Amino acid sequence: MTLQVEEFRKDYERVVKGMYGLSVEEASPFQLYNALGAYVKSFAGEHWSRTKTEYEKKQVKQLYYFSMEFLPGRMLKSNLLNLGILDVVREGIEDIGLDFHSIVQAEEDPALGNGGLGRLASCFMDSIASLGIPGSGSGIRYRYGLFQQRFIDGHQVEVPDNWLRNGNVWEVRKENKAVNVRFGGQVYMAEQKGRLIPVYENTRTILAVPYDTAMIGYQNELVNNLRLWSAEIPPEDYVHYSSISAQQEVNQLTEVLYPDDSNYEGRILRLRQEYFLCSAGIQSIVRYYKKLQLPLTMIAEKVAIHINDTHPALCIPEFIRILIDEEQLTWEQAWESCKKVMSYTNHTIMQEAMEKWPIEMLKAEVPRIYQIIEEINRRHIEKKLPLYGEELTYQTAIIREGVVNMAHMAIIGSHSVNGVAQLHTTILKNEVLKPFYEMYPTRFNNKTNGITQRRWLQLANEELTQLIDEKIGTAWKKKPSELTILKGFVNEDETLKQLEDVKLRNKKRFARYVKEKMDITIDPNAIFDVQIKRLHAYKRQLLNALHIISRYLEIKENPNAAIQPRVFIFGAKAAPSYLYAKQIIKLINAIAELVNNDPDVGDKLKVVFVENYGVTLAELIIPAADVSEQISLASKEASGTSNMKLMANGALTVATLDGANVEIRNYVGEENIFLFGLTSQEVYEYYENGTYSSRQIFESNPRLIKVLNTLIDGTIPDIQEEGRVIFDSLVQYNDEYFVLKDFEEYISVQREVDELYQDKQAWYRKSLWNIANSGPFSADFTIMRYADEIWKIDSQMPEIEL
Ligand code: DL6
Repeated sequence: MTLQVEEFRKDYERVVKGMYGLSVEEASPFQLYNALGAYVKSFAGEHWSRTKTEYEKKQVKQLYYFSMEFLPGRMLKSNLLNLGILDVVREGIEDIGLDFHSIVQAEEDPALGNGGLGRLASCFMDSIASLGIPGSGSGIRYRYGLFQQRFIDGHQVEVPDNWLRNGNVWEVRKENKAVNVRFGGQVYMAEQKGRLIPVYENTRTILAVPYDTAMIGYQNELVNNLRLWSAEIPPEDYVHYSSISAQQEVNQLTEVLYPDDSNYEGRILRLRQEYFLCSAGIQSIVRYYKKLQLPLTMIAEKVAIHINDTHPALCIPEFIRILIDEEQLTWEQAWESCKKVMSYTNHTIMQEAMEKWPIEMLKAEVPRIYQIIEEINRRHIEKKLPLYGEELTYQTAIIREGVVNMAHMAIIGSHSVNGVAQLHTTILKNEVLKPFYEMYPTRFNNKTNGITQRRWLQLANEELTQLIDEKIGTAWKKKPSELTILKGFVNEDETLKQLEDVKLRNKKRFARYVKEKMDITIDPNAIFDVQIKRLHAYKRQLLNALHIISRYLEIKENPNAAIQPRVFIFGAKAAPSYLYAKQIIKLINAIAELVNNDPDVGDKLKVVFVENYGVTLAELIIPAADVSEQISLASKEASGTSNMKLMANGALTVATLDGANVEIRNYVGEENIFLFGLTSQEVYEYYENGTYSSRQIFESNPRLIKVLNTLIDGTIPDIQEEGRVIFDSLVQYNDEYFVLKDFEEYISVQREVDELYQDKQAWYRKSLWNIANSGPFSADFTIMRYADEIWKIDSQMPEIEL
């Protein structure tokens, strides 16, 4: 569909008038945004409906991506881009005399996820649609997203994220597609017509109402669906909900996203949320499949279900339940289908992030599901015991020591288990899930994460996009491998200068934001050094902070020495209950307070910790970054994706050999990345031989002594408590994440960064080289591999070539 500017203007003015009874001049930015959203939605509606009809008519195999988290970011510009009307609409808006930017900014950024895992799910939604793969997302419509972060006296304070207060123009409520989800009560099996069927007593039923959002493919006229479920009181059941507490129970169910991505204490509400998503989602899949009038035993030919981390692993017993209890399949039939349909991605090796539910909780909340899990476990043990012996078999049991291990269930009930970077998958096979790898070697595979260049380059960095277009044409937008052609420009001075100019303008843009929001003046000619990710000890923001302190002390000792100016930029939320992470936030804010206001320091060193980091802020920070900090303890970061986004935007990476950093190193070569620190193998050796002594390192390194003492000697203001806790964690309690061990190498690699930056040409040569090597980290590649190797789903655009 082509759209002319004039035609758009007229339509848009009509929509604004129709919705608000106002002219475009009278409407507020939010009203203008909402009207534009409605316009875009109706523009996509034709394709949305056609895509659905085609899928059904052709009976194509479809993917259902189950995730408790999605982080789509603002959708207006992305939808306009994918529909191919961004330029026309922008021109039309500006012709009318309106400010396009302020309309875009009126949109809420839906924070329905914690971090990398949720953002990956949204990159995948974009790639799935853009590659023409029939697939939809399944998630929860949280009434409140991840908390908004404020800093008060440098401490993180959490404020509710009321993202739906003005409605959500992108969603469509589908009441006619609602399903009932059953919780609690008791269940026993009774014989009926020669079959055992479950009989339920005293259960509570909750209505799951879907809200659908169009997932628009990139200029391919294909629109998939993201279905988010919301809990409501079933109208036919209102008598059971006459009490306030019963009503509250329903309202609470989809009220808020759990704000922790690294620690799962078995909490009832979270379990309920997980079952709610799985039950509603699977019911709706089976209902759709039945419309095709194919035998249920063939469901695996038309349906692939992906379990994004263990959070939706209850899909497995729920699928079995529906097939045997409601559709009368035998256990064997249901189980065979289940394994073919389900696949699972592991996103972490951190033990505390591996979900385990107390048996009693499952029994009370979802008794029939618990029975099914028991049966899966019983059959697993019965089958594997004679083959593998007691030790290995019991190591892989789903139910053990009073808990249900969700990862074990996800592996046993799926045909595919993947890690998210090569190193991560290797660690899963050789360490964390070793017994499973012995049992099911062919199930394990790697799918290195990816990012969508549409959002992270085309939308976030329009100037760089334009430069790339000028150099290599526009084909890379559909074929990211073509970015490699940029390698031919690394020795062209003019291109390097242009790249430098683009970066400088992006840095100025960010500097304006920092001035306006935080009243901190930063010099765009300084190195912008960026660490943006959740605050977690293993990600080692603390190592970064110690480096800043070390620089500060150097400046204080020798205020007149020539030093390369640097601005350290942080964006990170800590889980509200993660005290240590919050103490590190306070520390970094206190360091910022100290250095930003010290006249000896001036522009040589600045620290900026932006409040409320999320997708929208990432879009502003990433194009402005010179240095990308990827400094987790080797082995701990499953993949990372900010590393990929920053590299694609020309930042040079300071990295440990962790997660996808290893593959970034392989592509760019050692000379184009700043590597330091322990390898994962060395980390495991330390674990085995137990010889790590942080105190020894501390006591033998005068620089470390000076740096760490600032935590407890009053040099850094207002951190008496935090400073002591952090100091002790490093020196007294043997430094769980080997910060002190990697400190000296980190400092020395940072010197190399400073030196290289003196030679702008050399710097931008490496920067361009990184951009040129970022194509392989496109989520389009990742999704192609998932579709070919795991889901076995064909694209509707067979001509596609990446
Ligand atoms: O795979 C997406 C993302 C990875 O890039 C990060 O390295 C990893 O930490 C993150 N994992 C989680 C796991 N949370 N839990 N459970 O968020 O996944």
